Amino acid sequence: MPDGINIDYDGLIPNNVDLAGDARVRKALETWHPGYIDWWKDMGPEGFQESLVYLRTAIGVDPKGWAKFDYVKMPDYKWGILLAPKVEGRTIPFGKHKGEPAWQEVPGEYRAMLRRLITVQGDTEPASVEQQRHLGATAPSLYDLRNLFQVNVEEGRHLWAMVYLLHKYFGNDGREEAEELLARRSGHQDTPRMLGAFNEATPDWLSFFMFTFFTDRDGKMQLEALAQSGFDPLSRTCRFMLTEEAHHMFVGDSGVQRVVERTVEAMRDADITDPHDIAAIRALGVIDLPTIQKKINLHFSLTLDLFGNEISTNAANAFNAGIKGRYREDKLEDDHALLDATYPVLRHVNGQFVTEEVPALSALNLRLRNDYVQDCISGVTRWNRVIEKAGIGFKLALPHVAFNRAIGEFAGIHTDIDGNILDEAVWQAARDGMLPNDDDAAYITSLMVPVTENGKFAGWIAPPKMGIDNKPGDFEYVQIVA
Ligand code: BYC
Repeated sequence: MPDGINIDYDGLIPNNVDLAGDARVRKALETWHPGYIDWWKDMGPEGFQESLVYLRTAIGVDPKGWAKFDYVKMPDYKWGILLAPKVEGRTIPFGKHKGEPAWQEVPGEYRAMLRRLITVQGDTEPASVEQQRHLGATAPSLYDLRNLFQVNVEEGRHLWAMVYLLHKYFGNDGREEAEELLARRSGHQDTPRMLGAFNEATPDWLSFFMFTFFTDRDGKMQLEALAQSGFDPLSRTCRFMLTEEAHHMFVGDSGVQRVVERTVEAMRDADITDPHDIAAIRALGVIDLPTIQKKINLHFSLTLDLFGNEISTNAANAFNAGIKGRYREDKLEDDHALLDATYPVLRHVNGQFVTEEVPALSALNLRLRNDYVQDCISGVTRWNRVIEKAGIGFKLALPHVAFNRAIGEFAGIHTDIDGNILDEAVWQAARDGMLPNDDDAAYITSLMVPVTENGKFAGWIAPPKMGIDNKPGDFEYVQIVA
């Protein structure tokens, strides 16, 4: 009998939601399953479907011991439906229903809103797998290859998580949305993924690390906000997804750090102190710090767009309804209704930046974005420590929030990375110095040569400090089968 903690592995779909006792949803998901496997084989990691990958698989939802590691062929990975345990007596933590019992069914009046949020969340998961599907061919080590695949299978599981909610709570509409989640394609001209950044290419491993640092961190923030939801099944689903998400951000954070480490080490060995001597640094086969900065500029700005408009009625409505909260809503000390509160918003008005106090309810996208920026800063600070320790006079930084934006207050303007407004001609001339250009891309591509020998790493990235699951440095994380 499922107890909400242990997972039922008997059927086709591992779960802790008693699928065995819910014939309708089980059948719906079993019908969806072949299409998912087809999608995974077509759009999942290219060239490694037969390989044995040392993956962690969830075996429970207890935070103290939820996963086990073993060699798995990715198409055989146990994509399961796992919700964090129910909190008895949970109430809606914010909005106009604050204090009422959390909903176990979808409230009719918020059906469309919930369906949209769940679909948007679901859409990002397969999108990222599609974006990363070619990276296996150029992995800098078996350790990194395994981490890529771990991220990929878990994004696949996150799609399952949202598809379960759609099938269970949204009837025919949910079924249709679930089908469409398998039909859209990242970057496709006619059927693209829903949000901008998920249609961008992830052409190389530095982009992958930036993506997992910056864009997966948007995932964390959005999941944190949805984990607060008064719709309890969504809250529980997101809470468990966050357990997995932490590793994805670790991959990005430590990945960028290892690139920086290797660069400053090579510079030191070659007695190069000028971080802007790009030709000399590239001759060492490592990625110069200014190019790393450009990648930060690109991925940070693309990800900021994912927070939507700074001033948003959708966000206000979702909060008021008790559907989507703030980051760590349960730790905040205010009235959790925000009806009289205001929030400062940086706006672009008549060619100038001005800070305006606006109703806090309508500024919730910005508030989440601000929390996100704080979270990003801690990573950049860690990377800078590596540079500082090596005695190199260079500091990585996040660009200004108005830089390179396509959504929100700054969509119609150009700025440099410090936020100085530029006219079109100056922007066009300066762009290549602030965002990765063709030369940068060609150089980085030239480094992307696969390394598949146990314990060996490409010359542009340092080995990690520790193995996964405490494995030794020469562990065979992927047994490659061509
Ligand atoms: N691109 O009021 P507005 C993750 C649309 S990442 C395209 O400003 P709202 C992951 C918007 O949909 C986290 N369109 O926005 C990471 C709306 O359209 P409609 C994913 C955009 O609704 C790595 C219109 O503009 N989860 O998990 O307040 C790997 C006006 O909207 C964009 C979520 O995002 C854009 N960037 O906020 C794997 C959580 N931005 O409805 C996974 C669920 C806005 O008028 N989603 N629009 O046609 C949401 O909470 C909200 O949909 C958004 C937008 C925050 C995305």
